Amino acid sequence: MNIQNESNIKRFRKRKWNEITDKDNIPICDKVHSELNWKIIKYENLNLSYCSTFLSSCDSQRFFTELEKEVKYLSGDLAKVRVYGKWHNLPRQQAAYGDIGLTYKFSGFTIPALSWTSTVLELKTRLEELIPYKFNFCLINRYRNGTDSIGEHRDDEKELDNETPIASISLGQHRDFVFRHKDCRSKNLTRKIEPYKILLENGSVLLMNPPTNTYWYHSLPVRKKLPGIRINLTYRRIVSK
Ligand SMILES: O=C(O)CCC(=O)C(=O)O
Repeated sequence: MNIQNESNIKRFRKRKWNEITDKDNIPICDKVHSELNWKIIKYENLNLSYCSTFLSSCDSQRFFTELEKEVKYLSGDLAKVRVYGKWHNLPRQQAAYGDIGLTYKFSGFTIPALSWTSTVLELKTRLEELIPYKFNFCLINRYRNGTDSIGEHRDDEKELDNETPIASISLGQHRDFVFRHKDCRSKNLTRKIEPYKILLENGSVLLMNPPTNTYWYHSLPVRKKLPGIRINLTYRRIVSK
């Protein structure tokens, strides 16, 4: 993950989007089979599957409480980020869990994954029962309130298996999540492609299916009026190359 701008991003205009649900009988990702109602979003190499009811509200509350007890967030220099040569405190808390020996590269640091906690592992099992992929790594971001955020970036590290989606589970405070096409970031725009915004709700899962991360940047902008804590877990598959 290479975060170039941790600052607040612009608010985006609302637009009508090409949203297809499985009621339309058009599977967004052929490999997703379940009784859950998936919302499928496909546009210009953006390929998302979103399910707001992945966890019941009772399970969501339980997982949230357990994670608050179990997760050990990075501290000291590992909780800082370098933007244009200057060091800043990360505007959120971060932790990495996974199979022994796996590491995660972030802002010039290589962070070893801690071994799975029972709750992070249980959520991984729930995902793997639902979709036909295996995950070996989980990055956790904890947003203390609406002032915490994550800047625009792509998860396009070469270590990530490019056939496995990134599965993003949200717990706690709902927050907006914004996608912006890479061709729309420079001042000399060659094309006009509208950003896409999705509300990530408590207990939901969002699959960022390939090739989304090759073409689209994503961010979780500041929302100062939202006071609650949000925990996000992104399950990934790392392969040695
Ligand atoms: O908090 C989120 O929903 C997403 C976090 C994120 O962008 C990432 O882990 O790459």
